[in-house]
Amino acid sequence: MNYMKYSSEVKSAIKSGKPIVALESTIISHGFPYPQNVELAQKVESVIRKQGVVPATIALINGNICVGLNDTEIELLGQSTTAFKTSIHDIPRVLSSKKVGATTVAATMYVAELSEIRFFATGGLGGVHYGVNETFDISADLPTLAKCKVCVVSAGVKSILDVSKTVEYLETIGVPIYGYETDKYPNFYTQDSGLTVEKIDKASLVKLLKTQDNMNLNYATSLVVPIPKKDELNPTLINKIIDDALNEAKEKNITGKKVTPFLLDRIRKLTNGKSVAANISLMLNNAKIAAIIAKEYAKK
Ligand code: PSU
Ligand code: MN
Repeated sequence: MNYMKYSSEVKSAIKSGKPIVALESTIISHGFPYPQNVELAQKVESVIRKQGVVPATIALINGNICVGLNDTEIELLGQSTTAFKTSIHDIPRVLSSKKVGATTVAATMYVAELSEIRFFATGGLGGVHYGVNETFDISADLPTLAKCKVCVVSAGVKSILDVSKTVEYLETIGVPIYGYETDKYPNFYTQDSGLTVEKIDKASLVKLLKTQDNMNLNYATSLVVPIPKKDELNPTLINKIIDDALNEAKEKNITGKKVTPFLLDRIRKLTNGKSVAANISLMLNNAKIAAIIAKEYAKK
């Protein structure tokens, strides 16, 4: 496809069969304030490289689907106040208008699959929002998970979402969820959502993914990893803050694409930045685990 633009690092990794981990860019443009977003993007890449794995941050720039960004491109996404939050159905409009597009989990999965990148690390998946009965707000991340063969490593769904409805939705559309060395479904800012998940280890996961490859079954596997214990937020505190942020979003009539960035920003302010520190910690941890598994998967 002539829209694809691979960095030389990613290109040579694909050629030589070196393990690669894809990364999204909405987390850079809409998930964190500048300059922490750029610092985090660089750190995430270096955590992956430390494992001998190649990071491939994905974004749409000037009519190209970029797989693997250089420092200038990461800076561009980090500083831009106009980068378009690009979900899968937005890709054609962003490409054809040559805008800067930051890819969500949905769009990143699609590009990763196109590029035959089997692993993708992110912070939290989009999901079913509270009040879905009235708003019908369900992230396009979910239906896309049913279509793209990528193993997505996350800390669960953001706790601003209705976690149990999201898990139920994934069950309905046929997306398997496994807990990495845990049977507790995590809750993003905290380790335990109260839901259980099937526990898996590295060897069994790799075996299962390879079996899926042999079967030609195309759906994502959601691997959930809890935030490191030392960095989790106080559950009572964070839940109260999330409630306040949700009420505010409702009062202000925030809808559509703006909901998630609005909530993340309010939570950042209400926690005095603690949510950002927690988000950074879980993102780095997810990147490391994705890289470790990608390495194992790449072994013959
Ligand atoms: N998780 C984060 N920060 C984020 C997101 C997830 O910690 O910024 C982004 C992801 O890119 C995800 C998107 O795909 O939010 C979901 O947005 P929506 O609910 O509008 O589909
Ligand atoms: Mn939405």
